[in-house]
Formats: sequence, structure tokens, C-alpha cells
Amino acid sequence: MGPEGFQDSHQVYLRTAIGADAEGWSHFAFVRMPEYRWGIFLAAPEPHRQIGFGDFTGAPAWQEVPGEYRNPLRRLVITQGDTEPASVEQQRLLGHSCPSIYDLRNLLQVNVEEGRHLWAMVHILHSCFGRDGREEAEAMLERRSSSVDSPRILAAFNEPVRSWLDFFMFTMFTDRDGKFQLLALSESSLDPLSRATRFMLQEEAHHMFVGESGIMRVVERTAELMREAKGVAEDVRRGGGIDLPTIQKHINFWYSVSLDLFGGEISSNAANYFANGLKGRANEARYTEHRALEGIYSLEKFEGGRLTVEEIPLRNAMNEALRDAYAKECQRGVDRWNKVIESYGISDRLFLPHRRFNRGIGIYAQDHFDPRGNPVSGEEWNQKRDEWLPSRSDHDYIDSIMNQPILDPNRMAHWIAPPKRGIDGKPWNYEYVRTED
Ligand code: BYC
Ligand code: FE
Ligand code: FE
Repeated sequence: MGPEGFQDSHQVYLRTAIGADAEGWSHFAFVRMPEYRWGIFLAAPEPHRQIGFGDFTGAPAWQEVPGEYRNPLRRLVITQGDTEPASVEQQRLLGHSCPSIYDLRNLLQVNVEEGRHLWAMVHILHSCFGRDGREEAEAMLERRSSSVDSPRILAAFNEPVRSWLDFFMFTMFTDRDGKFQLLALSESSLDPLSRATRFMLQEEAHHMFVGESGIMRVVERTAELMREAKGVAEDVRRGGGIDLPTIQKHINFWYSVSLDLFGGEISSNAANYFANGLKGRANEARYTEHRALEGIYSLEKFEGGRLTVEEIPLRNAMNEALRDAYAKECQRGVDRWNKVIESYGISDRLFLPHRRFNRGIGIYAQDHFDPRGNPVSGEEWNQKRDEWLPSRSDHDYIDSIMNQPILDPNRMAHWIAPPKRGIDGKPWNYEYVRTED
């Protein structure tokens, strides 16, 4: 279920994780995809590490799984592990429509690292959870993204990644959920889980770079085409680019399905994870108080056709607090894209849809809201759906401009600008993927 093509007769310039020591954790070299080395790496141990949050704050971290937390911990590791191969399955056909060799390399880099992340979680299942851990690891190989009988666990990982625009949105928004979940798990009292996820975070930064810079380059090309067309948005498609409304619809879709990945706004699961020290907050050390027993969270609810505010105990709002941090970081990316649009003298702006928009999980999932968060009727939703989310004809248009791979290192697809620089100090038009002769 790995990437299709470029497997047997190609050498790919890939980063491989090599260790957790100060000499550097990775190196770059040409490797054949089947020979990519999936090491298991843990961040260096912190001597005498203590539990940093929850009811057991200050006690020694666990080197083994305590019997009473076996089930919830196993469930967290399975859920984390399941997403990794899922993303590779979602992306496996994209090589056939890559916009450049540079982008192809980045896709394959992301894929091999997600494979390694699966391996890291399987290692924990095998080494910490005995026989049922081994069975769960097998089950991870049986589930498939979008399978009717045996789908991946979380909804976003069953959504098709049809195009490179989807791929960039996915690495911007969905991999960034990964970042925040990994930050929360890296606080875990279970030390092997904490160390494995801390190491994974080092690789994750590049995935989000691929997404954010990928969309930035699409936006730049779009702005160029708009300038050539004297600001007539419809002419972007005539010039073979991706118009801003289509980009906005893709943001609306991938941001909203990624918001769902944080779970319910009010969650007793999350409260228990926190109380028992299984899953913390991102960057727990930045908080002064680590038990979160007193705090409250003001949550906006939609009830009986009106918005109201309810105060809920902080521990039950841990999913929502993590989602807040995520939303803030996503907004910074959107601001950077808007700077590019502005620099072309264009007044249009991209935005993140409201967190109530298009939700499938949590307290807003039962109602309909427009991208600005205003309640709308089911009828209006059905009417406007294609203005707010990518439509069939948007997908058809995107397919039509991404219908072949660009494999000449000096060329870039028409719908995207070249990057400012390449990988590992090389120029962007370096031959990152070569055929063996
Ligand atoms: N889809 O209390 P609630 C990554 C279920 S991404 C479907 O709200 P909880 C990556 C939930 O299971 C990071 N079902 O949720 C990115 C529960 O089911 P039950 C992956 C969902 O447990 C890109 C019910 O709804 N890591 O690494 O607080 C490429 C209500 O539960 C969804 C993790 O997720 C959904 N979106 O929070 C590659 C970390 N959301 O019990 C990789 C581990 C909720 O009623 N996972 N449900 O049957 C967790 O911490 C938690 O499971 C979640 C959910 C945050 C996901
Ligand atoms: Fe990952
Ligand atoms: Fe990732």
C-alpha cells in the first residue's frame, strides 16, 4: 500500500533518521524506496523523568504500562499508529501527477517517514502490550483508508486525497493535527511513548513545511495569473491556474475535517487521559499549574437555535484547548499566504472557516453553519454546499490541469510557482529522483 511507481528503478534523494544523539539525527542520500531504513528511534532519555501533569504530578514516569491504564493507553497508541499508514494509502497515487521532481521527492519523503511513524507505534504495541499489542499491530495492517468493511479509525483518514492541492492541504492541516497530538502524547507518563513521539515531531516539521509552502506557491502562481488577467478571477482558470475561490473551498474542507480530529469539545475521555497522566496538553511546561482541577473553559454552544456560553471544567475541555492552539497556528499560515496575495496588489483574502462549519464530531455536528459560523437551514446548506466545499466540477477542473507528471527537473507545472530553494542546500531543479541506468 506504499506509493505507486518510483519503487524499483528509481533512486530518491531522501532524509533518513539515524539516531537521537547530538551529532545530528538524520542524513541525506540517494536510496531506492524499498531500501529505505525504518529505524526505531526514541528521543534521548531524560534521567529521573517525572510525571508532568494530572493527578500523579511529580511521581516517576512509567517505563512499563500500569495494568489499570492498559486499555486507554493501548487505544491512544492504536489511534495514533492507525493514521500513519492511512496517510500513505491516501497519497499513494500522487506520484503520477507530480508538479515537479522537487515535489515528487517531498511526497516520497513524507510517505517514508509516515511509514516509520507506523513502525514506531507498532514497536510500542509489541514491546509494551504483549499479545494483544501484537494482535492490534496486525489489525493495523488490515484496515485500509476508505475501505467499506475495514476503514481507518478517524474520519479524515478515510477522505480521498485526490490531487496535489488536497495533498498540500492535508500536510498543512491534517499533519498539523498530528503535530499537536504528538505534542500532547510526548507529555505522557508512559516514557517509551513520550520518547517515541518526541522523535517523530522532528520529522513532522518538514511535512507541515511541504503543506504550507506548497499552498503558498499555488497562491503565488494564482496571484501572478490574476495580475496578468487584470484581476479577473475567472481568467485564472483560463490561464491554467487554480482560482482563489477553489483554494478557499479546499481550505474549508481540510481545515474542518482536521478540526474533527481533536475529538469532542466536552470529553470525559480527554479528562481521564489528563487526570491519569496518559495524554497532556501541548507544551505542558509552559503552564504554571499542572493539575487543571480548578480551571474552567467558556464554550460557545448552539442550542434551541441560539448561541449560548457554557462554562465547563477545564479537564473536560482538553480537546478544545488543544484545538485552540492548533487554530492559532493555522491562522499564522493563512496570514502568510495573504501577504503574498497582498504583494500582488490584489484585495481578495483567504481565511479559515469558522470552527462550527462542516463539523462531523462534537457539539456543532448536528447543525449546519456557513463558513463564517452563522447557522443556516439544511435547505440552505444543500443549496450552498458547492460554493463552500469543493464541487464535482472543481475536482474535474483540477484533474484536468494535473493530468500528467512533470519529470524534467527543470520544469514546474503551470499551476504552481517554483520554491525559493531546494532541499538540503541543493537548487530546486536538482535531480532529486533519478532513474537507475
Ligand atoms: N473521527 O471523547 P471524544 C497524525 C470518536 S494525526 C472518528 O470526543 P476523544 C497524522 C472517539 O474515538 C494525529 N471518530 O474523543 C497526520 C470516541 O469514540 P467512542 C493522530 C472520532 O477520545 C497526518 C467518540 O468519537 N493521533 O498523526 O477525546 C499524517 C467520542 O470521543 C473522531 C491521535 O489522534 C474522528 N475525527 O478524542 C499522518 C492521538 N474523533 O469511544 C499522521 C490519539 C473522535 O465513542 N487519539 N472520535 O467509540 C486521541 O487522543 C483521541 O482518540 C482523539 C479523540 C483526540 C482522536
Ligand atoms: Fe506521522
Ligand atoms: Fe506527518
